[in-house]
Amino acid sequence: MDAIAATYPVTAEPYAFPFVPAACALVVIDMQRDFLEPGGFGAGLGNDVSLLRRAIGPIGRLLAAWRTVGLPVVHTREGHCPDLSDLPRAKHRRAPQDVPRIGDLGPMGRILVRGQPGHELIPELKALPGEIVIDKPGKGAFYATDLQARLESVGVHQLVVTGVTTEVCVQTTVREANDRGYDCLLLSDCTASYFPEFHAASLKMVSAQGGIFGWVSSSGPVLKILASL
Ligand code: C5J
Repeated sequence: MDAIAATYPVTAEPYAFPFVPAACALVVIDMQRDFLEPGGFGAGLGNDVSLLRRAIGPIGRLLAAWRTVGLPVVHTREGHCPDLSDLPRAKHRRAPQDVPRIGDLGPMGRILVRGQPGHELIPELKALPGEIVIDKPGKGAFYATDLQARLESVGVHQLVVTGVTTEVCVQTTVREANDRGYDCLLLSDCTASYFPEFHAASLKMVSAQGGIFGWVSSSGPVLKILASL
């Protein structure tokens, strides 16, 4: 049998994740300048972006190994059309007073608007040609996107999930994926939050109750398996 079609147990919570490389995509959620760079949307809301930047190195190493094996990669970007027609009023309104909102002009262009510098993936984790890039208006990567169809077209039913922020777009995507029948493995060092306590709680929520939403591990065991393929 082809090595990538075999099953490799990954040490994880609540028990080993049955990794089948041939059926698995790496999902990198919202590693965008607006969330990770000083001057972006996240920083403008008063957050410390260095807490998110911790995930850049581990994701970069995992991406490199994943690309070497030639498995599918999905990058997502949260953002909206320039006319904001896909921005629900409630999402627009719900923000602290006196700070720039989605669609307003910030130091990196209009905040979370497609085509603007702040909406781009950070230079350390740019998508390569041929990789899937999903532009999503919501927190979850499946809502109002063609992600499920794209994954089905390449025979993927497992997701290794990374990116930011753990309790918002990462966890929403894992929950959406779970309801659609995907097995998700969340990697603790490849996800991050502006709130470390939310990061820790989110990981626990995923693997609790026998893996109610999926599995949690770190990048080390996955890198070891990828290196052996
Ligand atoms: C947020 C995200 N935190 N990518 N977005 O608004 O988690």
